[in-house]
Amino acid sequence: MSDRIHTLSGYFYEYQKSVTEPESFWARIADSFHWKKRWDKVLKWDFEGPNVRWFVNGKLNITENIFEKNLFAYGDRTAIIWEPSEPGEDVRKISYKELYHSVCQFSNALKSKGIQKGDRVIIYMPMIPEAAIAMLACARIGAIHSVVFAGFSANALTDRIIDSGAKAILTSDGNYRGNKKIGIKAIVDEALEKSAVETVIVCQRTGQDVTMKAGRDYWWHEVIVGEKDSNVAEEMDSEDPLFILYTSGSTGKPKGVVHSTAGYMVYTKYTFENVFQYSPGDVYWCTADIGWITGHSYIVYGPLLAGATTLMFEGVPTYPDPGRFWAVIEKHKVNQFYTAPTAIRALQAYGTDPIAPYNLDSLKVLGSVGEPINEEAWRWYYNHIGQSRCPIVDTWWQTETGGILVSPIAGITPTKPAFATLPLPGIQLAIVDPEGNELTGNSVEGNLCVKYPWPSMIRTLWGDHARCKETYFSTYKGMYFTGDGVKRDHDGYYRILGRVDDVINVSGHRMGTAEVENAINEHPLVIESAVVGYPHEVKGQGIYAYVICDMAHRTEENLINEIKETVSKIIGPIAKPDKIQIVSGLPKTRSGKIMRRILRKVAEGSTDNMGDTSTLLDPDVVTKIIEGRK
Ligand code: 7RM
Repeated sequence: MSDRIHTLSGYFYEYQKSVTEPESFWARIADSFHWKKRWDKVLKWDFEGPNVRWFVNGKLNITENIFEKNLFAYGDRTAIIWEPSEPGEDVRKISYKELYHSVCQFSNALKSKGIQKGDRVIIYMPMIPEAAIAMLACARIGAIHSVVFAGFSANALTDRIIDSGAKAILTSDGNYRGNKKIGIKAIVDEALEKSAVETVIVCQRTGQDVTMKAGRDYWWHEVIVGEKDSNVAEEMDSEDPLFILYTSGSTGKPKGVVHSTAGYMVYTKYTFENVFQYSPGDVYWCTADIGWITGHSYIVYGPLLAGATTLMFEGVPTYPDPGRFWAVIEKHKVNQFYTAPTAIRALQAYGTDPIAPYNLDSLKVLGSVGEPINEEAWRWYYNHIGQSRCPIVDTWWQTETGGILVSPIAGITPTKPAFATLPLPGIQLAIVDPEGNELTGNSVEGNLCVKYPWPSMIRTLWGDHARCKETYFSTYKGMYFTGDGVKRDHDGYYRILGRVDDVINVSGHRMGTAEVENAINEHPLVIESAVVGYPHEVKGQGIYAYVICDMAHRTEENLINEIKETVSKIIGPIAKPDKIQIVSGLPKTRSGKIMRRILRKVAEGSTDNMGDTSTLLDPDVVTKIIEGRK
């Protein structure tokens, strides 16, 4: 814990060091890990390629740094507390030693099924400890995991199976959503009608009926029988990929963000300990799903590398009632609680009655992630959940950044509602104008870039390095472009303003507008569509779709419902448009580009000033769209 920042001056000191001597700064942090072979050089990089290598030629295994390094010191400490969806079902508490044995045993089973270093393995599972075990077992043998959020549809799963060239899928029979059972294996079966893997391993959770294909499908509890519960971790190079995680961008096809081993390990542990000020014995709870980067970095890897007790919750915030989060905090005496603004706003809508029965005195730190948190939600969270005594860490980061880049250090950095505050050590930000000129000094607003590498940054997009360069390193020469707008205020504090590209953020989930449009266009009667985000009270942003269709055989209402179902089937329920407006035309420029600016204005209901519409092919379209808006 020697890398812990304890004071504000300590933060500024560390930050300064990380900028003036980045290599010795990160070497000091990395030295506290276990290396099978130490690195030759801390960093080699250029953002032209891009080609970024941290801890060059180092050899290690991330799971050895979770287990072997520490089992002697704290093998009996609880690693995972699992809280089931059903409040009456037994809690599971898994110690570091038990987790180690489960991971080894399952990784041995994977090997027996022929899975080797470098193979891709898809994990499509609910929030049960076996999902974390699956990730760690892959890391143990050097297989590259790709977790796919269990809310994604069979279609979305097929795309990811094909793009990653996965050899195996780890899944479950079903999962619980409130008091409903949802078939997961059935979705895998459907996905495998249009793609192929050699092996499917199914963990039993709901006990519902599933079909098992002989020679391909196996039960988790059967494959581990007879496997030893120890092994030697595979030797990985620092830059060997640890995982792929698909995320939405501004084109229709999801991108497979690739993270490598050593840098990700060093950065997630360092940021977890510092941002949340985690102390041994604390109970830490992040409510994300492991299908998102937050689940990877701050439920599994960061906390486990730090020897933390990490709580994993299977359920949803409103089941059996909107007091569930607060009940779980009381039940497990949670000290650090990390959730998303959308959840805060959803619970805020129920008022403070659901909180009243519970004792939240254990709380020390509150966290927020996924989207900008509005001032009102920030204050509600601070006053009613944190009882006006817990600092809020508003953590800004992305799937591509691997870990938190801009955030207060809990209790140390003075906070301001809706500000992510200051960059963490090692993070050199730049705000640029549209031409790419850096805006220096305070009280400036522009696009957020990072001008120097950090250990957990994206290395490539799976199978498409050119797209990685194009998306992140070409807009502004020599810099990583985040896609977010940002303001630096008079104190030098950062406030993230949201996406400046065609990505919308629905309840903290990233959706590409093109991706949703492609799905809508799958409906046979749809001719063309355009999707934009609009301000939504609970979700942050909602999805608004303008659709041109052949109305010959349907009522408008039927068609709208069918389109929603189509999107749900192609991507998943999270991508269902909140509003669909059937239109006869879209506002296009002479060159055929849809003017989204106009569609965004109509969607948010500000229709009095449309700005310059002179470049439109047919300005009448705008009048019709405004008239048609309900
Ligand atoms: C961790 C995660 C990334 C996008 C990002 C932003 C937005 C995330 C904040 C935020 C304002 C925050 N990864 N975002 N955190 N905006 N304040 N604290 O969410 O890849 O799924 O999304 O989310 O727009 O670019 S992500």
